[in-house]
Amino acid sequence: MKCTFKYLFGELKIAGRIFIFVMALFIIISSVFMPSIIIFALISALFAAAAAFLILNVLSSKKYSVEPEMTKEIVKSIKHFKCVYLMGHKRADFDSFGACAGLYALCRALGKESHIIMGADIFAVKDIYDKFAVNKEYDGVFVTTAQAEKNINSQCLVILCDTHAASLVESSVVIEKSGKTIVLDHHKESGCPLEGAEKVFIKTYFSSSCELVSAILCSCMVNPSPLEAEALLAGMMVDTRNFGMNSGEHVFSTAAYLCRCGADSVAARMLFKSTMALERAKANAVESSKMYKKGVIFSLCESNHKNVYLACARAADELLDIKGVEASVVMCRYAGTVYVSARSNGRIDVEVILKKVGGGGHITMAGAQFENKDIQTVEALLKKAVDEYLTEVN
Ligand SMILES: [Mn+2]
Repeated sequence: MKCTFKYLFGELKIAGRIFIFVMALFIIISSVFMPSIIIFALISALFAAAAAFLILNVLSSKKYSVEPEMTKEIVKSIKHFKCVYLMGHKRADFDSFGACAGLYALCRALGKESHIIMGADIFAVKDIYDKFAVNKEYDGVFVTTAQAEKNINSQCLVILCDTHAASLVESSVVIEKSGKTIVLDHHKESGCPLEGAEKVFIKTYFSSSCELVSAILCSCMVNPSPLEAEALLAGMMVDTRNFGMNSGEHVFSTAAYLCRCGADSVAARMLFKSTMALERAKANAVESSKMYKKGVIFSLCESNHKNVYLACARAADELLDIKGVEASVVMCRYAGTVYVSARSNGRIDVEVILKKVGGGGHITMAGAQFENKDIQTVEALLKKAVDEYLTEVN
């Protein structure tokens, strides 16, 4: 009891504490002087209702509130257009998918028809997508890129999640044909921003797009369904490496909020299970890694797997667990493209390094792609970028 009281009190702003103090004072004074018990009960009830409203909405210092202009703009736009298309980046990951699922909850609450665009490669999010696909409530919600490109018109709004780079957008046709496009992202601004987006919200202080969308939902007082909450939680878990990176108080309070909405953290963790082929490719990449300099480790992930870039990203994650490693850079090749995944524990800014070679991302997580270049050339380019970075910061 003492603990709960302390917790509730700690969550309140100063104004909230003063309000509670005044209320307590009123109850004490009125219980002594109030002539009628009925008037006393009525006024107390009024106070209690006002207190509940104020604590929930105004006085509580909830950390997961977002700028009201952004929420207002999004809600206004959703209400204004006839239908909404929610789109993530190419090769959807849990974060882009979860953010779309969360925004779908917002559109539903606002009574708007909305669709989530599923691209050609959904391998990484197949397990969570399947959970949605078997659920009758989501009949007709998911559309392919081709369907969206065919059906979209100027009466539709597009909300793009988890990227703002022109080269990573699932479909630029959808953006061109739509009436308006809003971008919601948490990645640092990259070299080739998207053209044709009317509103761009890039909030780099959020760990993930899912955290950003959860904050919007929370400030609109819209609760996602348990499955949508699970998708949001999974996205947040991926982008924070299971709450190991960028996980401050508001990441955990957002996770608590999603659990209150019915997200199952064990089920979300299960979604990250890999396949044997990918795990082998990852293990090979970890084994063949070589320390370059100043804690930057390089590796090559070799496999013919269609989704080898996933093993590449996971190998980059895992290399960070090795003592002495500050940042990891893992390359892989598939169908003529070289993919690069870079990770860091926060002391080296991999976003700055990969930006030098045309990539982008975050201080702790970045990526790049090279078409028509062989691995050796890419490796040389990356090493040069690392050298440049290290001389810049030292
Ligand atoms: Mn993300």
